[in-house]
Amino acid sequence: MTNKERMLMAVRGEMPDVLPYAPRYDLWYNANRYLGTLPPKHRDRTANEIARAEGWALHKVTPDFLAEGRLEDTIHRGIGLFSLRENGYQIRMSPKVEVVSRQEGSARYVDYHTPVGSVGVKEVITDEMRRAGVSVTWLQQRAIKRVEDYRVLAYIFENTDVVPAYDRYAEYQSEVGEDGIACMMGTSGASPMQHIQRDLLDATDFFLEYRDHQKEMRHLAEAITPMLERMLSVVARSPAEMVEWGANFDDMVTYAPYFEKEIEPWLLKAGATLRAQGKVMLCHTDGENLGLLDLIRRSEIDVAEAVCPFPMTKVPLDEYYRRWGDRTTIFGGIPQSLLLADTASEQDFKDFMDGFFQAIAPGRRFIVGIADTTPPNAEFDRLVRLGERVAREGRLPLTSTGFYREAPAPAAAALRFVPDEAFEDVQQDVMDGDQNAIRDHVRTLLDQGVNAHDILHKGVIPAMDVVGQQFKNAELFIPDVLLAARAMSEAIRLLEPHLSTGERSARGKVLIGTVRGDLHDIGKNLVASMLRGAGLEIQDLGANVATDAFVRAVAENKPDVLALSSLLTTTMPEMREVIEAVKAAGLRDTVRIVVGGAPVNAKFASDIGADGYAGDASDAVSLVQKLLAG
Ligand code: B1M
Repeated sequence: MTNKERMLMAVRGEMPDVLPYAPRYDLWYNANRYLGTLPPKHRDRTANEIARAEGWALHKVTPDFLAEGRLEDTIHRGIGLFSLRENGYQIRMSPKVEVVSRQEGSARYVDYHTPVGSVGVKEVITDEMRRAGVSVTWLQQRAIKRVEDYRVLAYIFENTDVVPAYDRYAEYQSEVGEDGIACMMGTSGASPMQHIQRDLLDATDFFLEYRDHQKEMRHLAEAITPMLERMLSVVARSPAEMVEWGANFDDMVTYAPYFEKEIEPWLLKAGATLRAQGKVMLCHTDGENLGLLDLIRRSEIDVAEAVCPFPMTKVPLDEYYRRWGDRTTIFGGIPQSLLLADTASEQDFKDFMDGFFQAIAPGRRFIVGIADTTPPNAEFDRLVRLGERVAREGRLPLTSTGFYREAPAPAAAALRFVPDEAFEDVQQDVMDGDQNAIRDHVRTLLDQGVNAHDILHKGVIPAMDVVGQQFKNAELFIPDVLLAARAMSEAIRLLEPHLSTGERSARGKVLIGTVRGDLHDIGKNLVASMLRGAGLEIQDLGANVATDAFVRAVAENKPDVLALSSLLTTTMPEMREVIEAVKAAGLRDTVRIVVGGAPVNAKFASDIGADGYAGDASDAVSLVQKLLAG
């Protein structure tokens, strides 16, 4: 049986002889090839040759956008469109849209000029990013920067066509052959709104814009719709067996009510269209999916790829299999942290694998893969041993001898809102994230002679505490918190001149940033907003911040606290470097350093000499306040 046959059987819900094993290792391969550190026996091999030599199925879902000769095919990357052979289509823009691009060092600027205005994007790929193995450029400047840009983008999408390019796809398909499934890349944004969210706006700005500019955004989504429908019809009629439609589902980023409203209807429609043409729909569901388990199931996704279980997320593998396994093929299941010697000991690796086959018994609808991809510093040997265990112990059907795992701890009891009659309006404004209303209500209270200190401490801050707690308990979502924090900052701005000098000078100063090599900034921005909302002065250095930039900023701005964020196991060591560099600059005694981010924990924080660790944004506020008080 070929690996392709095994994968197709898994996708159809049939039982192949053995579990297919299709590890993704593009990041690992790109980085190690670039650095000349591929294992000796694979030194001169391509990524496909390595899989073939090891007997693994090819993981053919995410294209290498940076491979040689792809500059022209990725010209519209800044507006989320590609014309790669993996797409099976090409993007054609009407001559009414003039596209001008220029390369400057590591940056490419692409400008779109239309009769209704112009927009531009800037994408970057540095040597450092290549060393880290990245396969797609970083969008440093997004297309939507001002409210007028919605209209321009609507014009661009209305003048964009999608034309079949099945011959080019066929080349790719024949290159993959019987060693895997050549997944066609339909789109990563499953719906017009997710397209806007993923590709056109800064990740954090999206949440604010979704509330502030609903009308403009909805109009743009409507303008994207015909193009997406055309794309769907082109990929549905293509020779592909599997089509990717939608990526990066995560219960914070694509939070449940948003997913239900903006994404689910499109997944249902795309899935039905593809299945009617004998194809299956794959979604890259790489994030934290605890809050989306039922919705994803209901969305009738055929293949959920990059499924990332506990300990990297909150969903244990057996839970995924129990909730989805009868309908959706799970592609993934091995958290990438398992491949890192620093994160998972040999015993952890063994324990996980010992439980693995029982967790997914009888093994129907399962393709073993890495979620999301093999990190550059992974133990390659573990990838090999994983393959060996799958070949040996993954014979189907698997038998379960009663899989046991510890139940996750129940969520903390929700903090209920107890309005204070005198401050009910401002409290409600914080809860509603209404910065206009809070401005009026704070002014009214001040005019009535109410003490500014009381407005802040009896009105605004208790409401924000509730917001933080409800976010922790997944009763509120990121936009609610960002908007609440923004309303709170507005209140503080008005109250500040009326607060006592002592109270004003007590405001601490926090410098925050995501460390070098790491572009994740949604969590860091949330922490910054909550800290700002709590009345602290924030200087945000952004993402991918070099060590010396942190040191310089500490020296120049003299913050009380330096807060570092990291979302990648590969960038966690940067935190230690920053602390060491601050020390070397003789500044360590002047500043408290706190760390956070999904893979970071309290032990790591103490190992690297940080002054504290916070697991989420509201903990970050308590931690910083505690440090300032102490
Ligand atoms: Co990426 N990504 N990503 N990604 N991404 C993760 C983090 C990942 C876990 C996905 C997975 O494998 N399942 C994985 C990391 C694995 C690992 O190393 N542990 C991963 C990977 C591998 C990658 C790429 C390498 C993918 C690739 O190229 N193959 C690539 C790396 C790019 C780079 O950084 N060099 C990449 C890219 C991206 C996108 C650009 C597509 C996008 C980022 C958009 C952006 O941030 N502007 C993205 C996203 C969205 C995610 C997931 C799905 C969601 C992250 C997020 O924003 N969560 C994520 C999956 C996951 O985390 N389960 C994933 C919501 C946010 C509110 O939570 O950031 O955890 P979080 O912040 C929390 C806390 O951690 C804490 O408070 C916040 C609020 O409560 N916190 C702090 C954060 N910082 C703090 C600082 C503090 C205190 C608390 O200071 C004191």
